[in-house]
Amino acid sequence: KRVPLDCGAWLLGGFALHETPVLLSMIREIADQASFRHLETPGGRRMSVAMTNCGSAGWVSDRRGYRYTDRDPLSGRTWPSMPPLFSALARRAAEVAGYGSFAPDACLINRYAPGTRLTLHQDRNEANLDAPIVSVSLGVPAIFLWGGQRRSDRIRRHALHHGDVVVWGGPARMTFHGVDTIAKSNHDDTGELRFNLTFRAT
Ligand code: MD5
Ligand code: FE
Repeated sequence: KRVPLDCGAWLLGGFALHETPVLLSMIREIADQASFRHLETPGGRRMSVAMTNCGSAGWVSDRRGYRYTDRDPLSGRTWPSMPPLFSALARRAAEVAGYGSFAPDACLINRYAPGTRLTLHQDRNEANLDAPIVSVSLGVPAIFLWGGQRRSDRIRRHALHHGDVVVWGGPARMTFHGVDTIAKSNHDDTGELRFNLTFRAT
């Protein structure tokens, strides 16, 4: 089912459901080459979400700021390449939501344990703001927080489940958003963890 969350934002419930086992095994392979790590914010705080990347560009944060790099700062090697299955899924989801010819070059992989959250923010490090962002949820559920174009706008909440895909584009692209503290629960395929794939065209 295709549910509009907001103008330009579509929830594709269960869109990736039949692919979740292969997505999870590919996340494991990627993490073998580029481990999950807790990045430092420019303000010096350790992020509670653990992250890694695949694709020709990867999102990183450190004392110098937020940016995309072509290499993993931990290893000095290029990020693991994006599996064709990942880019194909992102492209199909974008298409269903009305964004044709999406060609992501970066996939940020977020890992959430119980107690982890992602504070309200905008994704503004991409040069190409016309391209949508595609997000795939795996594992235990999360409450997604989404506000408006200003940080002070009212926050709405929406549960995201295993296999759900959200496409954020057009007027929704710069919406303030975050993930509420993950509750302790269990999923057959991921244990207590939630993973999120975030596809971007940088
Ligand atoms: C997550 N990750 O569940 C979310 C899903 C991130 C992040 O926010 O930056 O890694 S991506 C949700 C998103 C992306 C771009 C725009 C909007 C939401 N939005 O307009 O609300 O780990
Ligand atoms: Fe974000």
